[in-house]
Amino acid sequence: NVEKARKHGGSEEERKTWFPRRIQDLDHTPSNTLSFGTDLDPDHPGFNDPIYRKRRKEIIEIAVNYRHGQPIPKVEYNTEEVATWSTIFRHMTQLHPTHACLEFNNMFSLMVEHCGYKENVIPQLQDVSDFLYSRTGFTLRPVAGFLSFRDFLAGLAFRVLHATQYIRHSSKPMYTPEPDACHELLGHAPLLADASFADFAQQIGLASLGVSDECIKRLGVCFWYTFEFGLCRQDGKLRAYGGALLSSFGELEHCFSDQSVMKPFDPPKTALEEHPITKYQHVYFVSESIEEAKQKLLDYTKTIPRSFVVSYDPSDRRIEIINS
Ligand code: NLE
Ligand code: FE2
Repeated sequence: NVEKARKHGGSEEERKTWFPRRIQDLDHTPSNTLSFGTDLDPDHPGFNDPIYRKRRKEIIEIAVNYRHGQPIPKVEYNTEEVATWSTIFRHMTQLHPTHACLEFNNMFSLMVEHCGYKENVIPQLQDVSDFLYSRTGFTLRPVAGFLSFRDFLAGLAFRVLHATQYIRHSSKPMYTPEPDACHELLGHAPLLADASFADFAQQIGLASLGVSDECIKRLGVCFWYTFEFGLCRQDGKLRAYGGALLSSFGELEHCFSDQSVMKPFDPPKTALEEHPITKYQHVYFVSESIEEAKQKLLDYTKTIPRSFVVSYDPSDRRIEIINS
């Protein structure tokens, strides 16, 4: 029993570094999502709104009860939620052509064509998951909130994006500290339809399996400043590829203003940075291209100590381990 092994088996170090070996094992992974009030600042825009909290709780029930292999239940979003999506959709699609990388914009057109992305309808996770699977083998799995780096990265190893399904509070469409469905669908999903980016995401995930807490933290921060907040140059211009920038018109504009600090992405150094969760980032990291970020990160993962090598079997969605 996997859950038992995770909670009670072996030494403390073994329990900490436990990792899923089959995609079904992800049923035992997302046990500890950060919650606002305890782990996230109580300045969360929904913290003092009991109606919002009730609705959010209703939607996260889907994630709590979800087991691998089940279709993701559809959510009937209410008028307020759709209005929030529309506001974000309008702003983001205005900014994407000049602020997002080419790969993202190309994939976004596919999302419009195949997943019905539009202003007045919130796409359903299952539909987007099916499309991503057909493109790159990625699927979405509903999750109740902010996951630890260890658990989130373990999902990526299996080409699984843990995706929230609730919508941010209507009072602050431009920025939310928590992931929400707008962030997953507008920020992450498009690039996961791109084969090379999907490899990049899985590569970070595979490198995370079974490594120490300290190494997870460093790899997690590199993930944060690429997958979530990464920037690159294209035709001499700065372009965002990080999902948390591509779903937040507040932070995207802040990032491109003269208020922000940019440094070159350099994993051994970037790994040691702070990574604020509930505020705009103090600093962003720029690569010459997504390919360059991918290569630098791959080189960095080779320096992370681990007594075994992992490989992924896509037909079985299982991790093979070779002791070295
Ligand atoms: N700040 C992002 C947004 O408003 O879309 C979400 C961040 C999730 C890590
Ligand atoms: Fe995210």
